[in-house]
Amino acid sequence: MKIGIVCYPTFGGSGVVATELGKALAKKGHQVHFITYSQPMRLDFFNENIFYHEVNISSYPLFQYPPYESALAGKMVDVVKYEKLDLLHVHYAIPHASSAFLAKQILKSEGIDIPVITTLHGTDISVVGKDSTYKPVITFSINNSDGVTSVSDDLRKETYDTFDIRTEIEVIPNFVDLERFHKQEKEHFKRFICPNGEKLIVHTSNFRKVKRIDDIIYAFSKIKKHVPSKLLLVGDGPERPAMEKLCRDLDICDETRFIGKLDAIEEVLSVADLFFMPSEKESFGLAALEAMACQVPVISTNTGGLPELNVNGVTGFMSNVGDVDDMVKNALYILDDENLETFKLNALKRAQEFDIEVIVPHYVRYYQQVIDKTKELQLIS
Ligand code: GMT
Repeated sequence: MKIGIVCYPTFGGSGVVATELGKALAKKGHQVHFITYSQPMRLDFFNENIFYHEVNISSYPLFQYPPYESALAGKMVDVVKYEKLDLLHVHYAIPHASSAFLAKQILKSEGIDIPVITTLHGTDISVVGKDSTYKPVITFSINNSDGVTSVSDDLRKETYDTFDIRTEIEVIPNFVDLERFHKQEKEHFKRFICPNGEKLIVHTSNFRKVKRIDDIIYAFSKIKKHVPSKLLLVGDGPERPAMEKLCRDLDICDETRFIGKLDAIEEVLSVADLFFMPSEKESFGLAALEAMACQVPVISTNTGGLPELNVNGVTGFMSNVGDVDDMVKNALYILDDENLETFKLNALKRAQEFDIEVIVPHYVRYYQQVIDKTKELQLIS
């Protein structure tokens, strides 16, 4: 198949899933064309089946807001036509699904019927989607996609609850590349961060408010009173300055480290004992899955799709949003040497159910189904 993938190229779950999916499809012999405004973060190597098409946005002085949506649609038209794509797969509803609709209509006027699949990732539904300005656009774009997938049952349900959706949504969960995400021998690194054998607690995210990083910091300030431990916060985003200040206020800077954005996240996860994801909303929790693949148990909230990943009392624990004391109690239980190894092995076992080799064939089957359906409809009309 020749597949066009549209996504946000920055650090963030939807871009990561889209890029890893494209890489996996290319490995299986499909031709993959990424259409984005800059090179996706995890697309840093050469593969004969992978192509990258940059969306250039003209900066005409009249434009107070450069028309990215139109530039993207134009680029999609160009790539579909000249690369003879079989399918467009857009990740994140806004604005990718609406641009794809525009591209589809332009192509239709030229006699080309390109199927469009939209994958819903989370904040496009749970945050941006609730904004009344975007709601009609998202509803329309979903209803007019040829196929729609969501990354969890919970997100599927939330989409039906939030919008007037008249189309079937297929659930295809996030996945992890176990060849990359596995526990590696990085003891020198552990000794450097935890020189006195402390336990290591890790969080990775884009530091948005929805991640509730302050809950991690409050929890850690209590955990460290019972278990010698260190906290490593990986990533960057709008909440970082306030979180750094909170660490100073709580006087835990010696035990806490903000290391910013990191490509080789699996190296840090390889030496972690516990992963924290106390999010207010989380449609799936890809970062937690990557941690589990590296044998790291997870303390998470019980919100969104997290219960579809984290098994309470087995791979970690779940608490209500904001219940820091419960998180502390659970963290201390996991960090107890009597329990830690069991939780680590359980986390890995669970992560194996989301192996890229298991999940990507679901996408391939779904692609074929949507392509076949589009051809059938073409014959009828
Ligand atoms: O806020 C983020 O975590 C980024 C966001 C995105 O769309 O880039 O991630 C969402 O998509 C991921 C991949 O499908 C999911 O694993 C995350 O749970 C989801 N984030 C939220 O729902 C907050």
